[in-house]
Amino acid sequence: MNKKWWKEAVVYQIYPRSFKDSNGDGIGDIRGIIEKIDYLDELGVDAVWLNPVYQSPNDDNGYDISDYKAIMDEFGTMEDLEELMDLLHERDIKLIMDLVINHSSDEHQWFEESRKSKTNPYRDYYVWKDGKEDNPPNNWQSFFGGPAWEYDEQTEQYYLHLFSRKQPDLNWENPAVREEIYDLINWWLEKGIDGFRLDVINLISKDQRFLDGKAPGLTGHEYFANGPRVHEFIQTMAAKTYGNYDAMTVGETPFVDKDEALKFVASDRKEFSMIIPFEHLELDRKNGWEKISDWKLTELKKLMTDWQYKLQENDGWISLYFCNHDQPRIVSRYGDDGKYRKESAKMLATMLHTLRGTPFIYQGEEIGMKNINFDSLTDFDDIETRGYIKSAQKSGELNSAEILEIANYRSRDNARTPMPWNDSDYAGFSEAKPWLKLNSSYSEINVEQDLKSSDSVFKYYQKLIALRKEYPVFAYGEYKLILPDSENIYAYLREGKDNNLLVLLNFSDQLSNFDLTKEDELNSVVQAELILTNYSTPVEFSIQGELKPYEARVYIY
Ligand code: ISL
Ligand code: CA
Repeated sequence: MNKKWWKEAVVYQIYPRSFKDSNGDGIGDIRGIIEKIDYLDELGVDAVWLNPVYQSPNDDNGYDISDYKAIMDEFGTMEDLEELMDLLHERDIKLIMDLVINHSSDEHQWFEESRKSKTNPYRDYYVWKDGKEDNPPNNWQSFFGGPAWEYDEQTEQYYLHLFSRKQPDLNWENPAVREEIYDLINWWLEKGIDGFRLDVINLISKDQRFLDGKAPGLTGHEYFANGPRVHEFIQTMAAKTYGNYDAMTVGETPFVDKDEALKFVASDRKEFSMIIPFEHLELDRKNGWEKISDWKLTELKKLMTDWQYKLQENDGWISLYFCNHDQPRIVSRYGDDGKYRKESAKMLATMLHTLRGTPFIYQGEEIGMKNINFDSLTDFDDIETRGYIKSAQKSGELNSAEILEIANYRSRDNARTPMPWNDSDYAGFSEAKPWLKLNSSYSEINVEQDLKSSDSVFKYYQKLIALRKEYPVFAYGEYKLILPDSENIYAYLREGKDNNLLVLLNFSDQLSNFDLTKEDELNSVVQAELILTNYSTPVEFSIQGELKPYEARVYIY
């Protein structure tokens, strides 16, 4: 068992634009985060991951960086960021920055030079190609809809952009680009930050043949995801930068299954501390954006279990999450956002904090926030959602009410509405009208409420975090699935050096029976102590029993 600080940590993700506005312009900022450090401390988290705060024209809310060594004006100054870092460090909270190095903004000086002429010294910082007659160089599609190539009149060539046309992909084949990136990573590490979350980092190596894509899903991904030199690039970057620090690195990796994952995180490969998996959040999206697909708990259990076993057998690690700034709220997907909102929020949290990996909490999740209910398509801000709305309108299969319904279910804006601190005007987020509409539930679901009430979702998260600190088995225990066939209950063990956990999670709104008599590991267990439950009546351990709707129990033995 290889001990690391980041295996024992709980990470809290902050979307700065929506966390807290300190100066009344309706936009969250760094001084707003500083105002809320006590709150983070009270929750008990060990690290904060900030979404991008660098200079950016905000075509994709900071994921289009125009200067990697400057702070976005709306968010504050470099001094503010340094102050935030120091104040976090005083409380023993680490600071993880987002690093977007697959692409930059088209307003980055490198790109402004690059597009000037074919002989500009920065030309090869990006991927430029001739078209095929009047068409783009190949059929690759952008994540945000439409072709991944943009024609540039100036030099009559196309440049590659896997995201928006204002996010041109950097050309990692060019050693000068790689050197620039090492330089900026080291610059930040020298400043004293504790690690990085690396945006779409498995897309950096493109197959240089630039062939047309044929695989189902986003066209071309077999040539740009997990490409030929991806591990070579990452290993060299690690060795020249964060590998020389006690840093935490989290690779964001779409299109990665458990076998591919291992290549990024097996400890002997020295690439990342962990990656961000996607498969467990694709269960309700198997038939594309426009249709919510049915899924079964047995599918989720199998998927989680396959990943857990694979990584633990090979000393690999993973981030555990349901929510982030790209994902709708989990109670509205895998839980119940009506009658059992609190119970299901706590049950899902129990799962995240008791599997093997590092739990990530996304702002608002700790108070059980649910999805939005926007009443007009024009309320949506997110570039991805707007792309999907456009193509749904074009395809004509859904009417506008149906498009609105699915956008409310899927949109990344679900995660991005301003943090509801209280029930006052603008929810205590700002004194001015916020940049994005509030979640209409804010008068009932807000931080003030949760801090007041003894059985709140917040208080439950607090307990989960405290338990992780008390018992090393939460971080280091071996995972073992039990009751694999149960259709309502996800149950597993974590087997540690000093003690073991038994976790029972009811994913349904029905009373559900369990029978553990056939589980060998539990046969000799007569006494197990209940250390956590989301119902008020504690239940003694018994080998057979039933769980209430969305009940979660954690026993230690
Ligand atoms: O958000 C998604 C699903 O709703 C993904 O398709 C997402 O675009 C993909 O996971 C990459 O995400 C990351 O890079 C993007 C940025 O827009 C996302 O916010 C970021 O997390 C481009 O930098
Ligand atoms: Ca502000």
